[in-house]
This record gives sequence, C-alpha cells and structure tokens, in this order.
Amino acid sequence: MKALDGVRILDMTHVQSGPTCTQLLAWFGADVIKVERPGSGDATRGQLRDIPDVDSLYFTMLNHNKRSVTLNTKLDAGKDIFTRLIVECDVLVENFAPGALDRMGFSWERIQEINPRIIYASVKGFGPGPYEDFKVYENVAQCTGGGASTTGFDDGPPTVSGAQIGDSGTGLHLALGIVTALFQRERSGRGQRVECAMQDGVLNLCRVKLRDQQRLAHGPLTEYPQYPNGTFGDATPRAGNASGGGQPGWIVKCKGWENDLDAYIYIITQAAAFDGLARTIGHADWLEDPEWNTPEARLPKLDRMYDEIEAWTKTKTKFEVMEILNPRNVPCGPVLSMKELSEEPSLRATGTVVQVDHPERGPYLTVGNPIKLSDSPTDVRRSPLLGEHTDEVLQAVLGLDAAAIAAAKESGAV
Ligand code: CAO
Repeated sequence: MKALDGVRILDMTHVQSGPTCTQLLAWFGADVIKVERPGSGDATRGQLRDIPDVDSLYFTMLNHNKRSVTLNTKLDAGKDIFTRLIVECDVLVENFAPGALDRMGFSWERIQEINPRIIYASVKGFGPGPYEDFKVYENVAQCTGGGASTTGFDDGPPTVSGAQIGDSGTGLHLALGIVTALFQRERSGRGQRVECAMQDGVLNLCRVKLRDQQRLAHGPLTEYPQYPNGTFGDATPRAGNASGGGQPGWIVKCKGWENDLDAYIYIITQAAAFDGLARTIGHADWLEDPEWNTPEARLPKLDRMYDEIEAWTKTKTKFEVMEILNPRNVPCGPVLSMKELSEEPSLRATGTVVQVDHPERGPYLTVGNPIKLSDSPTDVRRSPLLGEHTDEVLQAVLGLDAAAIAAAKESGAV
C-alpha cells in the first residue's frame, strides 16, 4: 500500500511548477490523471528535444507515474467529460495563466458546486495585487521573489540560481498545501482552495535574506564579504559564497582547478572546526595567536584566511580534502558536477537517481523521489505517452461505454 492510495488527482498542470507537484503526489501513490490538449499535449513534450519526435527529457522527468488523457476542455463535449472527472476526483491541480480555468467556465464556485469535497489547487506567478494577471516563468519568479537580488557577487549583476526554486520550489509548496487540505477534509468533509504564488514561494526560500534586511538597520552584516572593508547600501546585498548562517564559509580551489571547472570545495570554518582546520593546513601557529584564535579576531580577515586554506586545498583533489577534513569535524562539500552526480553509486542505491525505460526513447536517467517514506517506498514509472490512458480512464473512471467513447472522439473532445 502507498501513502496516497485511493486519492485521485485531476491534473491540469503543464510545464514545470505544477507537474513537479503532481509527480510527487503520484510517487506517494495517488492516481494522477493528466489532462492534455488533444494533438499537442503539455508544451514541454516538444521542448528542448534531444531525439526527434520523442517526448523530451523535460517532459519525461516531470511526469512519471501519471496517466495521460487527452481532452479539449473548451468544447461542450469536453466540458461534460471534464465535469464528470471533477465529480470523480479528490483534487484538481492547475497552473494555467491567471483566469484560464474560469474562461473555460470552471470557476471555484462552479467547481465546488460540482464536487464540494474537491480540493482545487493552483500555482500562479503572483498573489492578489498589481501583478496578479501576469504570466510567470522560473527566472521571473527568482527575480521577483528576492532570489536574484541576493545571489551573485557584490560587484556583479543579479544572478539566477540553477536550482529551480521558482518552479519546482513552488510545486513542493503546493504539494504540502494539497496534502494538508486532504487531512483537513478528513475531519471537515469539505474541500478547499489551495493557492501558491511563485513570488511567495521564492521569498519563503529567501527567508534569511529578509532577516538580513532587518539586521542591516542595526549595523553591518559581519558575515558578508563586504565587511569590514566594503560598503553596505540600504538593501541586503549579494553575499557571494558566504554562508547564510552564523558560521563563515567559502568556496576554494582544489587540485586541478585550472582545467576542471568544478574542482572546488565549500569549507565551513565555524569555531568548533577551527582547531582541526588550522593544524591540517599547517597553521598551528594561529591557535596561539590572538590575531587569529578567536572568531571575532578572524572575522575582519576571512579573505586572508581563505587564501591560506586555499593554498592547502590546491594541493589536494576535492575528494581528498573531503576525506581529510570531515574526520576532523570540518564540514565541507565538494562542488559536484551533474556528470559526477549522475554517476554517483550511492545516489543510485537510494533511488535518488534512477534509470527508467521509455518505449520511444529507451533508457534515461531521472531524479527519483527525494522524500523517502519507510512505509510507502517510491517506484518510479515512466511518463505516459500523449493520451495513452484516454480510453482506460473514460471507461474505468467515468463508466463510458465503447459507443460513448467513440462519440467523444468523433466530436474532437478527446
Ligand atoms: N483544452 C483546451 N484548452 C486548453 C487545454 C485543454 N486541455 N489546456 C490548456 N488550454 C488552454 C488554456 O485554457 C489557455 O487558453 P486561454 O488563453 O484562452 O484562456 C491556453 O491553453 C494557454 O494556456 P496558458 O495561458 O496557461 O499557457 P501559456 O503557454 O500561454 O503560458 C505559463 C504558460 C506557464 C506562462 C502560464 O500558464 C502561467 O503563467 N502559469 C502560472 C505560473 C506558472 O505555473 N508558471 C510556471 C511555468 S514553468 O516555468
């Protein structure tokens, strides 16, 4: 048995944010029925294709364990089928542009009328306010949610992250909202509206930067590289690779950095790690020197300290540094490339990186479920072909007979 066995999701999501959410719910055991426009389907099926005429990795990696039904929800016959699906489902999830579902004739009021127990969950770019009608993609959310303004180096432009905190981050938030609403429904018997704005999701993940915005009013941010020699303006600045927590940290070069763009390691130099670190890099003298032996003394010269650390790390590979420093209680992490992550045996063993077979593209790698439940293990199944389960769902979920299915096809609704 899987955790969400018996929960049926009407999945109107596309691109990345919504599909991330429904894929997680599918991995937890929900029956996710992905509704796609006949003929074209989710636009990502055709985006960034690496093999002609085959569903892209963009699509396959975001739509595992789902069933695909084609349905034109703008035609009357399609609306009838959609209405019947709303009756049969526990959750409706969508991330269309603002107002798209209302324009099809399915407002929240109408959806509740059809099924008062349904949970109606949406991702939008913005919450209510001046921008609520705008369409939003990942990097727009990273910019409008505080991510870009606080990422990068002080002397460079705002920078977006490779981590998809706007799309996948908001999808994660939405999944939690849905499961919470399902839990409340157990007691109330009622469904509810769940909404996540991508701007809010990014800002939530940038929480410590709003913390720093308020600390600025009381003096400089001493853990930022701008301290003590640079200047602070009136907003949280970009902190380069400084740690967001109370302990200093930085990325330093390792052996081979001249030819390998990822020959770097992140090293945290908190007080508890300093003894082991200083001795390891050949600076036992720092332990007796009042210029170095307290966190306060080191704070104004972290750049010099990291130069000295780097002089040592450049003589070792990033993996050797990790092996040497961890037993000495120095938290550190090598900068792992996507190539290294895809080949890492421990990630394969835990199912975090999984090889999946696909009838048209053959085997490919994907990121499996990062959330491990002991009683509900995840079994990653390939993404569906467009409309692969249309007949099956119309028959088994809605009880349509062969003639009714043929008529739906004839009308262009499916
Ligand atoms: N049958 C009939 N019509 C369908 C349909 C179906 N099965 N599925 C979608 N459509 C229609 C929609 O109703 C909409 O029609 P109208 O414009 O007439 O209302 C139309 O297809 C296009 O939908 P859209 O506006 O959502 O798509 P888009 O490509 O123009 O915009 C996006 C994409 C992502 C910018 C927009 O959906 C959006 O802002 N979503 C919310 C934020 C979000 O999730 N962004 C993350 C994107 S991932 O980076």
